[in-house]
Amino acid sequence: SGKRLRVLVDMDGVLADFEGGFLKKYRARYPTEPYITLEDRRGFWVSTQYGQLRSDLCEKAISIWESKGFFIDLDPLPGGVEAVKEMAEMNDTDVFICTSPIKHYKHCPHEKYAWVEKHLGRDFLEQVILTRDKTLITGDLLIDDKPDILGVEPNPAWEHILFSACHNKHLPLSLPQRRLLSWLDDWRAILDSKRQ
Ligand code: BVP
Repeated sequence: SGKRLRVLVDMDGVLADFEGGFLKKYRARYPTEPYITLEDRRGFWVSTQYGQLRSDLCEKAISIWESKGFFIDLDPLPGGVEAVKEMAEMNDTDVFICTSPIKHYKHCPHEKYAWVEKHLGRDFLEQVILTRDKTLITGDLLIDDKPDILGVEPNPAWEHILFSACHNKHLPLSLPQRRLLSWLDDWRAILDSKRQ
């Protein structure tokens, strides 16, 4: 029918390599401190796992993503920028980048916009949604690496597609949740499955 498809795409862990960028800068800043390899990452919150390793490492981890330059320097994850550009060019398809800024707002919101301009172009700034509560945003799909996306709306409009990441790849998939293993996986089929 004539209905347009609205796709919400998360940024950290889906388009931008938050985990890789974190580990690289953490090791550079704290070269003598223990760290968690990407292979050993478990749980969405990096700060929680570092705090379990040694309690003072929680705040050291936080200091990394609160630093100027952290978010703008994140590398794109393979195929993400290309996929989002292709999606945006599809007929009857609206794509939005839906991302939660950290509460330390000095650099993060600015750098998230700058990252989108750098990698997707100035026109794509129209598609950016910064929110701490993604359940309030309506859409057909939300592609996100966070396993539990909660907020004040108990029945969000979107179907959450779990994007695989180092921290979630061992989790059993709670049915009927669908996964996207990477941007090489068949994201076009997932979009097609939601078209009327
Ligand atoms: O801006 C990112 C990084 C931050 O939370 C936001 C998650 O946004 P979405 O990917 O859900 O849009 N973040 C913060 C912490 C710890 C804070 Br204390 C963390 O461990 N991991 C993390 O991603």
